[in-house]
Amino acid sequence: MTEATDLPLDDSIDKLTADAIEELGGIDDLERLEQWRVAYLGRRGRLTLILRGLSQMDLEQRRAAGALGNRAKLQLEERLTQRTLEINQTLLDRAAAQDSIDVTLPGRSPVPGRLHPTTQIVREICDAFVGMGFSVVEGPEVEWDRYNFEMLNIPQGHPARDMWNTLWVDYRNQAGQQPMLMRTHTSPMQARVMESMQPPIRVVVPGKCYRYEATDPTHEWHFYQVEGLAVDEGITFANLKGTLYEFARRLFGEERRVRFRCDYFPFVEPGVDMSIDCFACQGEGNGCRVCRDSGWIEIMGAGMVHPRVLAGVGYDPEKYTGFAFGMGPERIAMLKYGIEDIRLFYANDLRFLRQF
Ligand code: 2U9
Repeated sequence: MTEATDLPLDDSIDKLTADAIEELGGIDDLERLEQWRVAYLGRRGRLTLILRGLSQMDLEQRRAAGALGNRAKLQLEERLTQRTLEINQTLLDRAAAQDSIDVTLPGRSPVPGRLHPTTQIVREICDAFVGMGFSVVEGPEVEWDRYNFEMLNIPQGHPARDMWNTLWVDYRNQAGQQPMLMRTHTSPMQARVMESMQPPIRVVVPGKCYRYEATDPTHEWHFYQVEGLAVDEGITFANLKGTLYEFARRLFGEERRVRFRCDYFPFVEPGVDMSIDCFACQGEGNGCRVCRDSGWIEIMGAGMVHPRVLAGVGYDPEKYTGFAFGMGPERIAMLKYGIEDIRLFYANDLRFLRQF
């Protein structure tokens, strides 16, 4: 292999150009391309050094060689630019090929979120009553004692207040009283509705409630409730039974039977609790764990609105009567889906939540 340097200058420039172009053809990455540029066209490049060597020549020779050299330099620079474009295009095509979407490939299906089980059951309960002409209203979670207790026939110092371990808000009014609390039930919103309008009233009130209670499998310190109220002229206990019986059938099946037993709530008189026949043992009991062998499952409380509550908002209890009811959606969901521990609802454990 003859070295360019021992050839006549013009041949050596041609040979060098040919070698350089041949070498360039074999380069397909930008890094080696740069090394090639430095090797030939760099400050200490082979062509640069030859051109620099022209200074020792006489004028005539220098002119001829100079032209040759500059043509070679231009040629190599052109080839370099072209090769750079080619390599960049290859890189682009390769990149495009890499992240080109093969539309035939199955997509990564986004994991659809879904409603929290409590939300699902609250909506199911509300829909059942909306289907019977009730409208859904929601109220504030931070409430006044007046609405949460006083207007519900639970005056200051009334023992019923101990039925609920209230979370009081650290706020004192001018009189130094502490009238603000985290609502212990959604009943205050029914009092607000009655205070704000005249009968007829048909409302269901879902919402979050709070009680300062130690949590256990059936008690959380924050939980949902769905309560309801119907006030009009001539509303009877039969209306209460008919409405709640229909509700039980809509939520737990057409074949459900219901049972009413006396119970006590300060804001209704008479007060009852309503049970459905156990859907696990068809009411037979015989050791059934769901109904603890009773054949019946208590699902809610209800009653005729206490005349003192009606009078408290300015309704004439002789003219208007009403019924009200209340239930715990988490408890209903636990019954329906066989969930053992209410704390699962708010433990944010996807293994639990994904089931719904
Ligand atoms: C007004 C008048 C009457 C709402 C009622 C119940 C019975 C009831 C329970 C739900 C789950 C308590 O926490 S719980 O165990 N509630 O059983 N609630 S009657 O009565 C009202 C409400 C507002 C103005």
